Amino acid sequence: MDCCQNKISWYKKLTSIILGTGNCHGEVNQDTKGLEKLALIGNPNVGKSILFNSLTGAYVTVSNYPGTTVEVSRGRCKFGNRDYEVIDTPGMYSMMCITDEEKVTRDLLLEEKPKVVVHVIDAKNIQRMLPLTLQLIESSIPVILALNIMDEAERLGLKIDIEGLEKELGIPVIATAAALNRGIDKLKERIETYVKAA
Ligand SMILES: Nc1nc2c(ncn2[C@@H]2O[C@H](COP(=O)(O)OP(=O)(O)O)[C@@H](O)[C@H]2O)c(=O)[nH]1
Ligand SMILES: [Mg+2]
Repeated sequence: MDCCQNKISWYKKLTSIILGTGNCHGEVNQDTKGLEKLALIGNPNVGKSILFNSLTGAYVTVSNYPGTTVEVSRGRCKFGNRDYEVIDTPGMYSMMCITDEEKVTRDLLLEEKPKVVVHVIDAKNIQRMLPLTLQLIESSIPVILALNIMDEAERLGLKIDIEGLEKELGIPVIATAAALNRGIDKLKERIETYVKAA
């Protein structure tokens, strides 16, 4: 029964079984040890997992964070000429954690020290979500802001001054619509430039 209850999409299970590269959980023993890390963080339902799938493709590992029952997905993506471990973290609202999921994400940020953290937000709710960006910046975490679900924000007539926001925050800000595969190449380019300069 466990097999049917995990959250890996059916095509990943199928791909890994057909290719013989994984098990029925869609898990692949992909060694990402020693790689620099990129973490996707943000509130639940902002598109982190869709973005994670776009960046990493079919081969991912899902495991419980040590000492918890909270799942963390890890995969690989190349930025520039280097492979990175990309981590899809549990949803978090604040660095002042309340839930187990938030604690896992905070611990992961502090202990695994990703080279870059992409804070994914729902552009429609930018005011509610920017405080976490500020907390990350204040915690000296190397952060890039992805204004996701931009398609819906545009449909609502919301105009966001991206250059102005970049200047105010002092970090790269990129508009994306991950579900429509929009802005992903631009995000990858900005990540590349960011890690090269780091
Ligand atoms: N319209 C729109 N919907 C999106 C976009 N990105 C994600 N979603 C939707 O938002 C929901 C949550 O996405 P998911 O990746 O699971 O979010 P997570 O909880 O942050 O991992 C799903 O229903 C997605 O289809 C986007 O760019 N545009
Ligand atoms: Mg998710």
